[in-house]
Amino acid sequence: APTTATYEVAPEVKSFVEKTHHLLIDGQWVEAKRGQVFKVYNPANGEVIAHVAEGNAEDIDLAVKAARRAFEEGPWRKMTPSERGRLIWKLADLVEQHLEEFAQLETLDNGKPLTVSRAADVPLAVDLFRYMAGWATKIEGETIPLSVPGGNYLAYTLREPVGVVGQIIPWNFPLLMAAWKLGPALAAGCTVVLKPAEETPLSALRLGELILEAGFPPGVVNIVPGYGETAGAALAAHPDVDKVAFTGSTEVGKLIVQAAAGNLKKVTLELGGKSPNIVFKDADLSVAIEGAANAIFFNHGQCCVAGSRLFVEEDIFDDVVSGVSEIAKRIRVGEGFDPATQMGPLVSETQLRRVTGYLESGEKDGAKAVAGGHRIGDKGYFVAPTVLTDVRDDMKVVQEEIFGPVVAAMKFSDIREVSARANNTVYGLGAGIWTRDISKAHALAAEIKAGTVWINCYNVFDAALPFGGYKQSGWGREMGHAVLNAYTETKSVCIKL
Ligand code: TXE
Repeated sequence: APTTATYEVAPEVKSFVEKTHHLLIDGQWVEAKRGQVFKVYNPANGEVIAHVAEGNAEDIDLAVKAARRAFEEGPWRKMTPSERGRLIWKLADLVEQHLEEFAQLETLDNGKPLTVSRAADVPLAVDLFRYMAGWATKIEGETIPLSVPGGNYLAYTLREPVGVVGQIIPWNFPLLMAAWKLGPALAAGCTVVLKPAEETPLSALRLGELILEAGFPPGVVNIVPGYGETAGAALAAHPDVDKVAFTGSTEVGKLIVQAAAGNLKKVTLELGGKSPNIVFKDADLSVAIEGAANAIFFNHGQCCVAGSRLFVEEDIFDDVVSGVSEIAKRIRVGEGFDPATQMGPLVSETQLRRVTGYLESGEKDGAKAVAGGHRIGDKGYFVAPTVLTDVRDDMKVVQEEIFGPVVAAMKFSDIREVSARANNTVYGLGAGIWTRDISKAHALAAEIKAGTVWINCYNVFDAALPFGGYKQSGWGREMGHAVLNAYTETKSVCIKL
């Protein structure tokens, strides 16, 4: 059975969770127009923890109008880049001051271990805001020498905010995904309507309170929780939204593109993955084995970059598989508030069904679970860390994103073969390479079609490092200065002298 904890959340977390949660539109907390609310569950026990106003198309429309006003008329537009940067920095400070509160909220709502929320989710969100605060004053155009015959011209470019942005985020890193989206949009001078995932809206709502406290003008950030097919779809299709940024499934990513076609709004997408993690026999095996386990089991495998296809060079296959399996069996699965917990529950009953469905499909196809392979307990959404062997490249468990703690381990014999097989999916998000041979590492890194390649490490994220996908893993990059392209338009100005 999963371990359970008796815990008391901090009083400020308790009072926040218990209050009636509204939508943030135009600087005010308001009820949803239709008066509907939806329930938020604790994934560790399936109990209802909060009720949140459910945004629909009419609320999205009000939020977009507020964002449009704030963009065209509000004080936001007249603020200097330095003033915008200072507001974002202030937001970072406020989140940091409330680090423990955010960590507890995230664990309550998403299920992840409190140790992880404290050490990863919240500090990374703070860092992201600080990094983007710095960019607000550094978004520069260029002067361009022209070759027009007989002319004497001065030409330069301006980088202007793209306008009103719709942002739709998932539940696996609720606060961090909000930060990845809001940070660059605000640095660039855009205004935003953010739709958090219906599974995990709480940290975004608390962030909304801090956004007001920091002093962002009304309408600059609007937060409208609700379901994907209603609120999300309305935002993606809205004719007055200039750009939509989405993180979620590849399936919904395609719907976003279609919805965006109506007014040809700009689109960036950060979608699914089936990332290869490749271990060569010349790797430092103790490090590689730990790394391979971390690549798949971090955040319960609910990472778009999860290293879910483990390719191991023939001679060391058994050692690596048994090493990763040993780690899998030792992982303490339980409630996130238990200090001993290393892996919490999956986020929802739907995800539990999806992941156990894949385990059944793997079994039917002949895969063997050498660790895990089943649900744990009958309360909460816990799944045992799982290592599958006896898999073929064409099996569903090898081709499709499981988004749970399930890794498929496969043998390979040479670098050409593994590079072809690593690329043999519709995805291209992350990849890992474990070797002491630097030539091999760089050569393979160049071959792999993925937005991020980690060598002798995995799951390393930094606000300065661009992140995104090749192929059906997405469009565009988040983080780094690369993301600012997605939130700015380039205007060429040409003067005849
Ligand atoms: O994703 P959805 P779900 C993958 C992962 C997972 C699967 C399903 O494989 O098992 O997706 O998860 C909003 N128009 N990833 O169902 O539905 C929705 O409300 C507009 C990978 O949770 O894509 C939520 O805010 N928006 C991923 C967000 O989209 C819509 C992270 C994500 O939900 C919408 C999450 C619509 N028609 C899941 N339908 C990653 N890349 O990290 C839903 N939404």
